[in-house]
Parts: sequence; C-alpha cells; structure tokens
Amino acid sequence: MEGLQGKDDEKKDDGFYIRRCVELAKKAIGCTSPNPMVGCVIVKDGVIVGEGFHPKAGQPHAEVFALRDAGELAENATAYVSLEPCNHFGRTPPCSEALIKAKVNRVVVGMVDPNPIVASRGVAKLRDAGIDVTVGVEEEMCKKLNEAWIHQMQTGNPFVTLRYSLTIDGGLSDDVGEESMEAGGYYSRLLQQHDAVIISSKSLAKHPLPESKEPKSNQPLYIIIAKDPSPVIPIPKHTHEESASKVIILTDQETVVGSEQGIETLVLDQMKLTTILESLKGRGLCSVLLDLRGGFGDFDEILKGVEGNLLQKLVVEVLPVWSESKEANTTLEAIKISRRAGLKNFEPRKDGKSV
Ligand code: AOF
Ligand code: ZN
Repeated sequence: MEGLQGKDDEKKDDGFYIRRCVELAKKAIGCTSPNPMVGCVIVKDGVIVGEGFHPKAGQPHAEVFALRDAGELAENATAYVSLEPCNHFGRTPPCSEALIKAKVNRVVVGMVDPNPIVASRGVAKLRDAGIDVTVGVEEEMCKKLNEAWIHQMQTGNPFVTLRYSLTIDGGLSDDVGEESMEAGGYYSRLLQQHDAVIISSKSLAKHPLPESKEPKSNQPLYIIIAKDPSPVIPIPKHTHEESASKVIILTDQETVVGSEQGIETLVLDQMKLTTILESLKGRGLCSVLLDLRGGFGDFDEILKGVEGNLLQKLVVEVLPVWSESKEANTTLEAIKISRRAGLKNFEPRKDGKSV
C-alpha cells in the first residue's frame, strides 16, 4: 500500500507513541467516567502531527480530537490509540469510520476494548478497509490506566479500593498526611480519581473533607455511613455552588433521615459491602474508595462480610508519626481484612508521596 514503505522502521517507536497516548489520556483523570480515559497520536514521517484525548463522556473520542488536530496530514499517517477504536454509534459516532475516512494507513492499538459492543469489531473494521493494524503495544500500561473501568465492564461491579493510614510503628490511624490532603496532594487526587467514596460520618465530624474548587464533574459521590440515631453529618463545604458535592447518606436506622439540600438517604437492612454495592447499582459507578479514615467501628460490619473478589486494591498511607495507643490490635485487624480480601495490589505511601 502507498506510504507503507518505511513504516517498518517506524515500528521500533510504537511503544514510545503509545506511552504518549497514555500520557495524554491522563489529562482527563477523574473526568471521563463511566467512559475510559483514552489518548491518540497521529504520526507522519516520524513526526507527531496530531494529538487528542477523550475529555468527558458525551464528548468526542480521542481519535476525533487527534484527527482534527492533524487535518489533511492524517492521510497515509499512523494513528496510535491507547484503546481499540470504537465501531458503534453511542453518545458519539464510530472512530473506526473516522480513521478510514481520514485515510490513515496504519493503526496501532494499546489494548482491545472489553466493552462487548466493541470487542475487536473496531480492529476488524479497520483491517477490512485495508489498514495495517497492530494490537497490544504497551498493553499492561494501557490496562493499568483503566483498571477500574475494565473491571466494571467485565464483572458489572465497581472496582473497590480499601484505604487506610498507618503510623510508623504500625498502628491504624484516622489521620491523613497534611501534604496529602492539600489540593494536588496524594489523598486529594485519590478522591478525584474515584467515582464514589464510602466514609464514616464520625470521621467526617473529626476531619471534614477537603474544600474543593474543582467543578462538580470532578467530584466523587460521597457515601456517608451514619450508624448513630442522630449523627452530625458535616457536608463538605465548597467555594461555589457549581462544585457542591453529591451526597448519599447510608443508614440502617429509619430515624436518620437528612434529606435537606437534596441529599439522598438510603436505608439498608444490613451494612454489608455486598448490600451497599447492590444498593448503588445503576448509578454507573466504576470506582469506589472505601476510606477507613476514623469511625473504624462503622466499618466492622461492612468489612466482616468481605469475601474474595469484592475488594480489588489496597492503598496504605504511612504517616511519619508514632501511634498514640500502645495497642496494635487495630493494625492486626487491618492486615486481617486485607488478607481475607486476598488483596495483592498493595501501594504503600509515605505522607502522600510514593516510596
Ligand atoms: C474510542 N475512543 O476516546 C473512547 C472510547 O458513549 P460513547 O459513544 O462515548 O461510547 C463509549 C464507549 O466507547 C466506551 O464504553 C468504550 O467502549 C469506548 N470508548 N473509544 O474509540 C475513545 N473513550
Ligand atoms: Zn470512539
């Protein structure tokens, strides 16, 4: 095919361009759910002539932005995409057709789309049109980028991450590192990356959630566990109305009904994690953070019922302080929970920074 000579030489750089796609995709961290993060790069004669990423569900896909950016230079160019181009009419038209129309002659795909309405049909469509397609470049990195979305697509359940803080001597702590809590800090980013955060009303009373200047679309849904008959529930404050959080109060007592300010209350028979996740079905949640930030007692029942594959990941923040209590039982409890849940995905953090 015309323009394909010299492309063998280009193949040695496939990994580099897919890594660039992942970098671009990450510009929309916390903004794309229930859609995945996707990045796209158009390369012609060894030069990047177009770049794009998917900013938000309902808006055009990464390929559309990159093709727009490349304009006529897309003809006989190579398109790199971190996720297989779609082949369906969803909120937006198929990207496979846009790539064919733009006359690219090679497409490199990071990973196949696990969405059953796409599932390799995008790749097949491109190949049928005579385009040279390479699949599975930097596949692990592309899968990691959308681990929550992929899990939700494949199982129908959200990707649940358990988080807690430990002191240097191994005690369970209800604090979060100061830097970590600041805008752009590790804890703040963790909140931004999740569709929902399950937290105890007791921990909120002690440590209110960080104030946010982010628009509403970047805010997680706060699911507040209220087990007291009349708990004080401090709702996060925000600088302007637009960033007001979405809040659900989860309780096992009819008496706790705080439906002011449009806050939803769900009364459950039992506070097991399975029951909670079941009650949240249909809300398009891909990722849920189970945040053990104080109010540990409230989590006893939730975590007691945890079996095998209900938790996918564990994030532990190690604080540079000693524990106040001499009893390390709580730590053992945390380790037991993590073991029982079979958590392998362990990410230790020290005061908000990677170690
Ligand atoms: C791509 N490029 O940038 C994204 C893709 O409702 P829609 O039209 O936005 O379609 C959503 C589905 O499309 C989503 O579940 C996933 O399978 C795919 N996302 N595909 O080619 C993109 N975001
Ligand atoms: Zn698409």
